[in-house]
Amino acid sequence: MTPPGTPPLPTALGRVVPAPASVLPGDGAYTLTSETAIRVGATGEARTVGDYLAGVLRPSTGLPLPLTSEDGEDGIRLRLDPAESALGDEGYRLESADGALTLTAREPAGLFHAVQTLRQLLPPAVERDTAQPGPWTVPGGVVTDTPRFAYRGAMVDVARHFFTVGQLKRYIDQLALYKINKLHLHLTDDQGWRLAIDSWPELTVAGAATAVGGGSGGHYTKAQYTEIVEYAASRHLEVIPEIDFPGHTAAALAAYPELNPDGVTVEVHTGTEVGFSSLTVGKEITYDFVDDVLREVAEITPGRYLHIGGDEADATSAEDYAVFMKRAQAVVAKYGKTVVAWHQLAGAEPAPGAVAQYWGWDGTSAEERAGVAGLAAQGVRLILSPADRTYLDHKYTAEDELGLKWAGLVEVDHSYDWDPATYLEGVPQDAVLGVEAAIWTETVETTEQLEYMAFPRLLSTAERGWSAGGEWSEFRHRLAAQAPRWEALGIAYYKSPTVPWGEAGSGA
Ligand code: TNX
Repeated sequence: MTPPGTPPLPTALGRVVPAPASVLPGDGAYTLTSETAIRVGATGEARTVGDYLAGVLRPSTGLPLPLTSEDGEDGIRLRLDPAESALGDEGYRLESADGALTLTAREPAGLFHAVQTLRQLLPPAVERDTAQPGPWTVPGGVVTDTPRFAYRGAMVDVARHFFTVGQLKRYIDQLALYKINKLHLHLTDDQGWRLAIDSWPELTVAGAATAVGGGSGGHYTKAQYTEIVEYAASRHLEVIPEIDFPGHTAAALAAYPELNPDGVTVEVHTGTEVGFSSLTVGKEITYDFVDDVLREVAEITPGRYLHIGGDEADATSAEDYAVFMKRAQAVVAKYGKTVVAWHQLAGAEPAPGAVAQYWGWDGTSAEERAGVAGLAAQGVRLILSPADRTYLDHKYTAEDELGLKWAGLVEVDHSYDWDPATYLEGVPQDAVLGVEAAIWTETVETTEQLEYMAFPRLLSTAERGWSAGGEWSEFRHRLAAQAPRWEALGIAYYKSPTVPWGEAGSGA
């Protein structure tokens, strides 16, 4: 029996995360057959998306699904149409009817997002890598969809514990399924420097040898970083590298004694305290270092942003902080990039076009919030990653072994319980560039742990970034419907009691 007041389950066509902007169920349904072709037209860009789609569908369906550039009224039709201006940079339309399934977009990213919706409209077994029984049917109707925010990010802290290229690729694939379009890599911290910098080679020798707890460290060569960037781009994610200055720098200070005030080296940190390290603001070598590092990172980063950290610089005086951030922001501009910094940027003069990332929580003081609203009033756009909603490193419940809890517990229902447009007083929707879900890795070391912390609550942030509105009482059913898909993909997840797992109609 459905309890009174419970909204009906979403129609099969709307059982998608993030919720599409418009869902119009229609007659008929589209079913894949051995005759189905993927029609990609004449453009190479649609063919690339078609190849990706075929890569998802062929192993589980066992169907040939050839790509063809020939037009036709049947099959799976991928259309890129510059005249579809209402679909914007990332929007798409999916039309499903007997005989034909048509995906239309203005840009390749939109077509790629359409494919993610299509995946979710097919039975979860489509995600398996061996042949499954089918049938492979998409409910009839039309989905028309565009995102609410341009920036829908996920951050991974590879400094506290290192994650390999292969581990990141797996996570990138999972992010793409939920239309996340930014991958923010927290590349440096007190416990490790994880990206090779040719002009300061010791950074990834002494600076990358260890991790939280004193275990083995690691770093990416420039070629490996490029491999991550290219893989992310193939899934329509832009990489935002973060080099955290002037605090969170013990690894760099350990590698290069001359960066310390007295020229005496410090140890790489293997604990989890924060706020004790600082670059030496009054020494010119500090700015040679910042210039070299940001130049080399900019050279290998095709994306528009460089994140320069700026958080928890408790060992830097307020005056020094303002001096340092001003100079570091100028270096970012010199290399043609846009600054992103944590919201402590309010303690400095933001560069024109700078973006600030809010990571406060319900306990953040009115004064600190006012500083962030002040940034917005100066035209700084904000990425919202409120710790008590979007932090994937936080415990779900007090019983969890993994995770931190400085911003409280983050159960799945709570992770969904906010609206980016009203979350911060004085920060209206048009000041919000988007949202980000962050996984800090003080306690997280393996892929399985990362997935357990990310799933299901990563989807709350994905939906808050893509969809307008949305009620938990309805969202929880769509979350439940994703679980069989995670099982097919081998994704570990937390079976929160707040989600009706396994209910009828969940698509299991
Ligand atoms: C705060 S969020 C930090 C990180 C920690 C995280 C743990 C932010 C900008 N700084 O250094 O890893 O909390 O939740």
